[in-house]
Amino acid sequence: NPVKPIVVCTWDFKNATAKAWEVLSKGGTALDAVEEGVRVEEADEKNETVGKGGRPDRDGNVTLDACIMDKDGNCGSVVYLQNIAHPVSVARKVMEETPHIVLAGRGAEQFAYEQGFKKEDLFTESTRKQYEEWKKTSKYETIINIENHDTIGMLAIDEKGDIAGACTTSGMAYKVAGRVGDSPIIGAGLFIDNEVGGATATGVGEEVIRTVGSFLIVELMRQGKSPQEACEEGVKRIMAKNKDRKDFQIGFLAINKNGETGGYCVHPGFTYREYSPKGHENVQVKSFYE
Ligand code: SD4
Repeated sequence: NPVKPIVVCTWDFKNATAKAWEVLSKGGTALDAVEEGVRVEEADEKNETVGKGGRPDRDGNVTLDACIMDKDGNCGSVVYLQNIAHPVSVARKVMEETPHIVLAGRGAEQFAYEQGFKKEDLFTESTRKQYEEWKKTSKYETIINIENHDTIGMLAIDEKGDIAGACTTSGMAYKVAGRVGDSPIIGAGLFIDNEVGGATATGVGEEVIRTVGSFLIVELMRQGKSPQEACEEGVKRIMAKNKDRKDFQIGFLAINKNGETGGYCVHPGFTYREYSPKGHENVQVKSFYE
C-alpha cells in the first residue's frame, strides 16, 4: 500500500511542507504542491539561502537558481536570475510556456517580466549588512557548513500517485559572479522519474554536479535500492572522489513510488521534513562521518 499523499523537503522547513500538504490534502497535484511549498521559503526573508533575503555573490548581486520537474519528465529551470523573488514559478513558466528547459540571467529576467512577475530588490537589511561585513575580509570559502546552507528541495506524491519535485536557492554565499550550482540542474540538484521516484540535494553543488547526484539516486532506486540505500550510495560516490576531505557538506533526500523516503549526508546536521497521513515529522539523517 503506497503512502500518499506525501511531501518531503530538505531541512526543517515545516511551513513549506505544511503549505504543500494543504494543496495535496485537497486533492491537488504534486506539481502544484511543490511549487507552492518551496515558494514559502522563497518568500521567507529570514532564509538567507533562498529567494528574497538570499545572500549575494562576492560582487553584491543576489542571483537565484531554481528548477521544477513533473510526472511526465517535463522540466523548467532558471539560473542566475536577478530581481525576481519566486524563481521556481519562473521555472514552471519556462516549462509550460516555452519549448525550452533552461533560461539564464538577463534573458530569464526579461521572460519573467513578460510573464507578469514584478521586479523586486532581493536584499534585506540583514543580508546587506552581512555583505558589508564580509567585504572587510572578502574571505572566499566554498564551504557549506551550518551557516551556509538552507536550499530547499521538495519531492511530493499526490493522491493519484504522481510524483513531482522542485528545488530553489541563492546558491553559495559570496560565490564568484556567474557561478551556478547544482540546484537548477536537472539530474544534479533534482530528478524525478514517475515510474521510480525522485531525489534532491543540498550542500556543495559542485560535488553534486560532477556525480549527477539526483539522477544517480533515482537510477539506483530503479535497480532495486531503497531511498535510504540509494542516498547512502550517492554520498559514497562523492566521498570516493574526495578522500580525506572533510570540509564540505552534502545532503541527499529521496522518495520512491511507494512513498518510502530516505536521506544521507556527509556530516551530522542534515535533516528532512516529511508530511504524510502518518503525521508531520522532522527526520534525523545518518551521516558518512560521525
Ligand atoms: C549550491 N546546493 O548552490 C546549493 C547550495 C545549498 O544549502 O544547498 N545550500 O551549490
